Amino acid sequence: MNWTKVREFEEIVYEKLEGEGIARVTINRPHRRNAFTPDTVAEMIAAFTDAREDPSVGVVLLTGANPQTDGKYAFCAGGDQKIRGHQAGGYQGKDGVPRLNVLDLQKLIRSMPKVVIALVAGYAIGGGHVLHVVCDLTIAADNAVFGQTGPRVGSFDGGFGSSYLARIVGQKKAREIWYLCRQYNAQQALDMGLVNEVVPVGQLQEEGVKWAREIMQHSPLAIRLLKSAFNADVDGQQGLQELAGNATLLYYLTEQGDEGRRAYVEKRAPDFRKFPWLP
Ligand code: 2NE
Repeated sequence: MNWTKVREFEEIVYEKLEGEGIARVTINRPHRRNAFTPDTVAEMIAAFTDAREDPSVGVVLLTGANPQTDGKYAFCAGGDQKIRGHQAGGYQGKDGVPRLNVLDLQKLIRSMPKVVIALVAGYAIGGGHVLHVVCDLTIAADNAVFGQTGPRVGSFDGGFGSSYLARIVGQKKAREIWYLCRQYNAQQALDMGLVNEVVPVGQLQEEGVKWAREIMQHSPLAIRLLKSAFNADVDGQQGLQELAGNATLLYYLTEQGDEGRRAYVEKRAPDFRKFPWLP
């Protein structure tokens, strides 16, 4: 496949499939099972922002660099515990400032009007597990392992990582996942509705592109509105803001919306009488 690097990053790889509207973000810290630092997250935010702003892109694949140096696989093992500050408010990257900027990344993935598909091979653990949870869809390799570790390593995600997880797998299962910190294989994840499909590990990337290509056949506005409608059901005021923003976008595209703008620019009263008050 003809993946082209968009720009150079240190802790991720960011590529696009030329002419297909598909982008791919690969977390690239295989020596730490693709655990993220604030710098990894800042790079991911830059890549996802590029994908959001590029009108030719409709689908973003999120994955981990694999196989790792010892032959094992990981999607992402969460926040890098080795640079989590001592009694500090987060993870410390190159500038030494403690941060939890992965929460900004979660919001970006969730609210961007494009489809984000997690391709999970190996471990999706802790904050890495939450990353796949916030993606629209997840395709798991048959070697995928899912779980939360927060209560064991002195952390937790009470936002999307728990409450939204409960919307996906149900309250009892979400509480089990967090309280017991167990690990679940790909089949168990499929059975609890945590992933959409399980494929042999060698086919994971291909399968992701196949799903992305199917989505790219469909109406961008329909997909955009569906995503914001799904979000609005669970995201409260922010979800409504997203949905309403899309209503404004659609209104701008109408003659009626344009009449108001033109009248202002032409310094005349708007004539809305020609438009029907539909039932
Ligand atoms: C992922 C897992 C289960 C893999 O186990 P295994 O046995 O396959 O690998 P191993 O030997 O544990 O890991 C390989 C190397 O990667 C490092 C390890 O320390 C090891 O390096 P060396 O010590 O040999 O040099 N590594 C792996 N995960 C790391 C991590 N998260 N931080 C730093 N180094 C890491 C196993 O490695 C594991 O359980 N990892 C820890 C998972 C974890 O607890 N993640 C943090 C959860 S909290 C979080 O992510 C979070 C949050 O709760 C709220 C907000 C933001 C983030």
